[in-house]
Amino acid sequence: MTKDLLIKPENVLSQGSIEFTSIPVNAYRRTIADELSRRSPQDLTDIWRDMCAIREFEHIINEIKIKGSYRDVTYQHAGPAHLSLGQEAAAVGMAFALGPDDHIFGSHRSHGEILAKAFAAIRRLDDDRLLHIMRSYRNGRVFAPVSRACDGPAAEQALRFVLYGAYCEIFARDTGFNRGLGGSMHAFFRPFGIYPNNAIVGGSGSIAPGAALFKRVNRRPGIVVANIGDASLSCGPVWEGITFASMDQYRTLWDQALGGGLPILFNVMDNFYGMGGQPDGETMGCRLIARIAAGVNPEELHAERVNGEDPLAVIDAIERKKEVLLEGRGPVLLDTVTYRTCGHSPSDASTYRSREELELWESADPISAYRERLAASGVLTGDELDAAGAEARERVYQMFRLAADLDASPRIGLDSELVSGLMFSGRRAEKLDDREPELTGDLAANPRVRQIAAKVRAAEVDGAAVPKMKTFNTRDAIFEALLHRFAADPTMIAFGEENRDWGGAFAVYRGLTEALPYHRLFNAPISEAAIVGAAVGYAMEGGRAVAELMYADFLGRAGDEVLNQLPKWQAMSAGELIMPVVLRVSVGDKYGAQHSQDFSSLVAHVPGLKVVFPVTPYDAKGLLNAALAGTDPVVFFESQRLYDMGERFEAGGVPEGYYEIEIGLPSVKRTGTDLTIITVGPALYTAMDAAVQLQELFGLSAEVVDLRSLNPLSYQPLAESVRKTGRVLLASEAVERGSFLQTVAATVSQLCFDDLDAPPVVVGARNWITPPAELEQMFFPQPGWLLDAIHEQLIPLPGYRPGTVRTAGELVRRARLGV
Ligand SMILES: Cc1ncc(C[n+]2csc(CCOP(=O)(O)OP(=O)(O)O)c2C)c(N)n1
Ligand SMILES: [Mg+2]
Repeated sequence: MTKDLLIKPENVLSQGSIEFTSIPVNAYRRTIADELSRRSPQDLTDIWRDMCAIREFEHIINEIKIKGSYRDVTYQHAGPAHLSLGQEAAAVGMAFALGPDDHIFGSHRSHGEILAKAFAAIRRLDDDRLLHIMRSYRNGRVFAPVSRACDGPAAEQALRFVLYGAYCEIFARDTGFNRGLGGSMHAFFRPFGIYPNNAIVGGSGSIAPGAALFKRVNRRPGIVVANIGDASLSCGPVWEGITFASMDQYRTLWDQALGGGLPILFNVMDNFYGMGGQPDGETMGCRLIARIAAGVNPEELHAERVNGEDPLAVIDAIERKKEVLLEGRGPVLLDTVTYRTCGHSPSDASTYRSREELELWESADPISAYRERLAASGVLTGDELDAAGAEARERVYQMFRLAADLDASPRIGLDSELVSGLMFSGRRAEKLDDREPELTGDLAANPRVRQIAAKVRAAEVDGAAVPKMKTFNTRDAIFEALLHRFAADPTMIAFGEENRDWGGAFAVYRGLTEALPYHRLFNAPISEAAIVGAAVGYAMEGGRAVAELMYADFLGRAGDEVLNQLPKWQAMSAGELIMPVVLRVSVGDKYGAQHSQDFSSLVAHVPGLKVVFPVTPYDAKGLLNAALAGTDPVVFFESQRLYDMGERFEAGGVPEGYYEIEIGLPSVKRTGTDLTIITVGPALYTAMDAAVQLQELFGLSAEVVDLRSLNPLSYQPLAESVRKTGRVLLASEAVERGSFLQTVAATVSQLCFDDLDAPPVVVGARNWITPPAELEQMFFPQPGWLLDAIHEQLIPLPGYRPGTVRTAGELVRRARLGV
């Protein structure tokens, strides 16, 4: 318990000063002869070969980008080409000491890192394993053209396989690692420990800690390396990722048998430039990147600045840091100094640097420098090195040639069925690992479970309302679904702000603290980007995560993670990755403009996310059960207004047992014949009130249909209802402009045009900032507003006097005002 971490005044108020230890800068001083005491001549030659291959791989891309051809191959490459010419030593040094169990994440400029990591993995895997990987990966689709062109030894085929798979991925070919759907900036190949690279710079900074978390929680071997550009170190998510990765609790509160600090190395590929901005001296203030580690934790992240122009210096550092990480003393930060001699992209005019500077670095080229040293040491002669380099380059060229050939390496044909299957796996997984789920204590004796057992599972019994304290409510429903999956899936973890002892800001998790060890339920730092990013990284490694954002309004803080990471990886990986993440997002009220906005429309706009917004306990439990049994990312909206709400619709209340509600099916909450009211979110209850008034005052029978799901969504029940009634009103608490219901209204118009007596009408919150609690009634739709809209725009209500104005002129006037 954090309660055991006593904060004593005499400790925290005592006098002292903070001591920093010095951070080594380019400390490596070994000669090749020194290295030969711990590395074989073969190792040293492999390093050379790897660097030559990477240089050639990118040189070819540069040539085709600029000239449209290379040797006898003419090829136009439409996509991006962020090359790392000049950075090969840093990439090979980073990868050399890593095995297949060590996982790397990278950036938009990671071709070199991918290849280096693959080459290192191939050296550590035997022929059988290599053949198995190549033959089984995507049923041999990537391997087939390679094996047809080369029937050499497995290791030789594997080198070709990697070059070919990477080129094909870059050239958007079906034979790429990810069917060409990821492309240059996202390429990866997990069997060799190469995890996704990210076009959102710094994106790996929040994701990779989740991968390291997976290794800790699930006792997996190896470390995680997050390769991040120097300029990207300014990104908030990177800092949040570092904060998340260096939380004290891994060592103070978690079971020590798990291994201690997260095994993650933040490896800054410090090439002195962003695209053109210069962190050192211009856009940052730390001067030496390694300095930023000083304040993060007392170990100063074991930071070092290393000479990334020398592969041996980098290998030396990575080997030492890997030991630190495996001992549970992580995380680590390395500042790997390197330099890209090419432009940010081939169209870059290099206006931001001088010819003099370029020439200085070109003359210190790491590959040439390494050749000189090796040749001088007598490990290999210059001729032998040149022959080895030429062989490596020729292999690269041949795989480029094969990848550029559209007959051997065709493109994928996209259609909706295929893309839907890639964006959403639609898979079910009771559990993602076979070991026993770790639970603390007997669940039957859990205080929350016992409290719930004494509750009435419906809002009313025999027409009488059940007292609030006795009512099984929405937060109980969510708790039950979570507990079920925690007890079934050993990989499942949950984290977010105040999730543990507090029980979640709205008490949904109360009781889970008693049921789960620290590593399955923990408090995260106030780092929304890292919370969602870590869930993404955890899922990429094969685990199930439930992350929580306390208020929907904080989605902006996790903007990239929600808009670009969580939704896109299943499709960009062509189904190689699953994303079993449920992101719980609570929609607030009463706390004004920055705590009360329903952002479900924003999230539903993003392809690749399943989005639900249940507003009854029955729907919440059933939909959460479905979300937690699947492997697709689900954003699960909850309304703070309704946490105490009991079940009012389901006869028999909320079942105690397990059941699922299929995501995408709207639910008819009240049947009627004269008018359909479609709702999403708490507006269901507003609509129910309005429906009662319509019936009692005007004899009109309204059918009320709650969407429950925003995406995917079956329009069939909506169309059926509208065809029956001929009129439709749509209501939610999202601001009216751009609300998800506008999409539903437009689609229903198309589907039911011939059956409609009037155009669909959408009623939402006013297009304002949310006002303070005392004024909210003027902002959120009230039952009367629904009647006003019906009277004004759908069907005149005899003798009705509207309280708000919804004439065409008024709508136009407000739009002109921007509200
Ligand atoms: C979030 C985000 N902002 C901006 C960009 C555009 N961009 C692409 S590369 C780049 C520079 C990144 O510099 P650095 O992190 O040092 O990596 P390097 O390119 O030097 O490898 C920028 C600004 C982006 N892709 N993502
Ligand atoms: Mg840079």
